[in-house]
Parts: sequence; C-alpha cells; structure tokens
Amino acid sequence: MALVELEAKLTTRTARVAVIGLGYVGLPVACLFAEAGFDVVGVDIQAERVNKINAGSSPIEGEEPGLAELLRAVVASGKLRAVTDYALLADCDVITINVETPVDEQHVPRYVALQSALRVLGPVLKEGALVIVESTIAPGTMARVVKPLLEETSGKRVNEDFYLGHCPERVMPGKLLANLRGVSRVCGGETPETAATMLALYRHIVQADLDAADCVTAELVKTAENAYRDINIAFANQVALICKAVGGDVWRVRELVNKSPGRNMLLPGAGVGGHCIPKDPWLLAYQARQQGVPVPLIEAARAINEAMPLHMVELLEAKLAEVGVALAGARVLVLGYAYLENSDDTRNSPSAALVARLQERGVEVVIHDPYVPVYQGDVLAMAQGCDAVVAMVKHSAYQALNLAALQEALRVSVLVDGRRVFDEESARAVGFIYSIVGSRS
Ligand code: SAJ
Repeated sequence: MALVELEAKLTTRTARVAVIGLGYVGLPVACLFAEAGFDVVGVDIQAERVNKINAGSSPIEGEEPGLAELLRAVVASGKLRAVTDYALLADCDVITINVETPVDEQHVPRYVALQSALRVLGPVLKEGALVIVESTIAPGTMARVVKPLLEETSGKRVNEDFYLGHCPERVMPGKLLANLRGVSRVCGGETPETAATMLALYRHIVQADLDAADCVTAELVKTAENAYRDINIAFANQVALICKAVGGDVWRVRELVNKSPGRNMLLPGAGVGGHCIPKDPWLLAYQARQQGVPVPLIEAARAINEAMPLHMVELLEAKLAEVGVALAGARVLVLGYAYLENSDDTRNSPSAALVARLQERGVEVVIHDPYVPVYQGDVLAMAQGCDAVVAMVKHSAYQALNLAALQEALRVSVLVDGRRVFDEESARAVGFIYSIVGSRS
C-alpha cells in the first residue's frame, strides 16, 4: 500500500491502528485513537493488564482526569480491545510502539523491550504499514537499531514495503490525556512523505502544533528538552547549595531572580525523579559519548540532582546534632515516596535514594505516602515516637497537616523540608526545629 492510500484510510478513519505497550503512554494513546473513531488493537505482554483493560477498567493508578471514563467508553463501543497476541497486528496499517527505554547503571540505553517488540512485530508486519516509535530514544537509534532490526525481522524494505517514523511522547503523570491532546509533537519521518502522513494521523488526536521533521531531529528534540529541564533544575539546586553555604535563602533569591526579564529559575528540591528527566539526558548524551564528544554539562547536572537526596541526609544529621541526637539509631518519618506531588508514580523516586542512605546510616525509617498503597496510613500515628520528619514530596495532603499535632506526636521535633512543603514560621511557632533545602535555617 502506498502512503497515499494509507493517508486516505487515515482521513476516513478506516485505517486499523495498533499500540504496542499499554503503560502510562500507550494506554491513553490507544484510547485517544479509539475515541477518534479508529479500530484500535492494544498489545501488551502482561495478560493481567490486558484483561483489566478489556473489562473497561484502567490499570493506571493515581489521578488521571478523564482516562478511566474514556477507557470504559472505547472498550464498551468495541473501538479498543487489548490482546497479548501479536498475530492481530497482521492487518494493522499503523503500529505505534510505546515500550520502556531505560538506561542502565552505566547510562547505556537498554532497548530490550523495544528490540523484542520489533522482533515479534517484524514477521507479522503488513505490507505498506506505518510503524511509529513513540518511546524516547537516543539520537541515532532509529537509524542504528529500529530500521535494520525491522527490515531484518520483516524481510521488508523501509520506504518500499513499510514506512517508519518517530513521534516522541510528551506526557506527564497526572496530565496524560491533557498533554496528549494539548501539547505539540514532532513527527519525525524516514522520508518527508512519511512525516506528512504522520501529521495526518496525529491530527486526529492532537489539538496543538504538529511539526514535521526527520527521525534524528525528533530524537534530539525530545531528549534535549528533558536534558534542558534537568540542567535547569540542577542550576536551582546549585544556587540552593551556595545559599546554604553563604547564609542566603534560595526561595527568596529565586523569586527575585525571576523578576529579571527572561529568567525562569526552577525550584530547588530534594532531588529529581520520574521516568523521563533522570534518564533522557543520558539518552541525549549517549551517541556523542560513544564518539568521545565530552558532555560535561549533562554529567554535572545529573551529579548535582542525584546528590540532593543525600544532601537531605546531611541537613537531617546536622539538625539532630543540634539537639544531641545521633543519626544512627534515630527513628525518622519520611513524608512522600512518589517522585512528584499528587502522583502515585515512584519511578526513580528521590525518596528511594534517601531511604537507602538513611538505612545505611542505621536510621529506623518510617515511610508515608497518601498515593502509594504500601505507604498509606495515619501520618500522626506514624509520627509517634519519631525523632524527625523529612518532607520529600509536596503532596497537597501534607499542606493540610496539623503541624501542632504532628509536633506533639514526635519524640524530637526536627523537621527537614525538601520541597518547601511547610511554612517555616508556622513550623517554628509550634516548636519544630526546622531546616529547609537552600536556606541557612
Ligand atoms: N523537579 C524539581 N524542580 C523543578 C521541577 C521538577 O526538583 O523545578 C523535580 C520533581 O520533583 C520531580 C522531577 O524533578 O521529582 C521531575 O519533575 P517534572 O515536573 O519534570 O515531571 P516529569 O518527570 O513528569 O516530567 C515530564 C516531562 N515530560 C516528558 O518527558 C514528556 C517534562 O519534559 C515536562 O516538563 C514535565 O513532565 C511537565 O512539567 O510537563
């Protein structure tokens, strides 16, 4: 099938769409294409997840406005069905791939999920189908990994027997549908004609700019935009560490810096977690590092941000010392285990790094998080007998906490605030020995 035929099927919504990987990104993507009127097959290796989706209930926890209702509607209408069997892809005209693309301890991309998806897709790939990788990948991956592997496993030639593109996702937990619908996307095609066809596809679900590009540009844009964020957060953390040393208050400094035209200093904090920001800078840097091109700015920013949870331990140890309590043997309540406020997502959570270090130092750790089932509970009850509280996530629930009651529950009233969850004056007024990242206090 030539691209022009595929475009016609996209216009009439008669093209059959498949989404491989029904996670945070794939599932809402599948729902939106189904809502737009396409017949959508969602493929996932987890039978439990597939069954849950076919029962019309979302496997994604946390607050995702509209997703549960949309999923129920498109499953009920028969527009979306989930399967574990790749054979059904044989009559799909468009296949998006939304699988994890992590980096390992040495910051090397690990494409096991991507490669296995391509190996299983290849043999059933339909003549003239358009395959779009939505996962975030290192610049050069489409050319070095995806294209050769798909040609090998399908026995087909790209741009002759099938078409290939990269359209990186820009979602954020808590705003999955809003971001997919309202945030612009880059449609990187192996050829300009492929990119144009991708625009025709995404126009059905994206009400924002769709920009045609080649694949390497799309790879560079997504990884650079997240490296940009990581470096800017690291700058805020660097200023916070300097303020701590020289007696400044980074929160006030930031407020005044941002009054200067063209400045937008981000928030310092207890660390940088999530499925994107800690990983994507390494994806951006990978090929360059392989070729011996130095990337010191990316490496320095990662080092600063990864050290922030450990800096929280230093703040805690110093405050406990002020009241004669040793870190080893102390009992500490950690508020927040998710990586982001009002989310249940714990991937690469800074709290995990904090807890590991505390336990290494002989601290008895109690963890609370209103969104993470295993850590839910009564905060005041959990605070009983603790020597300190470390606030790691700015969940709204914490801002409503009765500070006097919290202080009352503690054996020693040390409060270390990693996200400016609490107001310093209010905390001190009820008797807390208060410390916050980036301020002398
Ligand atoms: N963080 C800070 N200071 C800040 C902002 C964030 O310490 O000023 C921390 C957060 O606490 C969190 C981590 O960084 O631990 C990441 O936070 P994030 O707001 O960047 O949220 P993410 O990880 O969900 O980022 C995603 C990214 N989107 C995609 O990769 C498609 C990012 O590019 C977006 O900017 C972000 O969502 C968003 O705000 O939409």
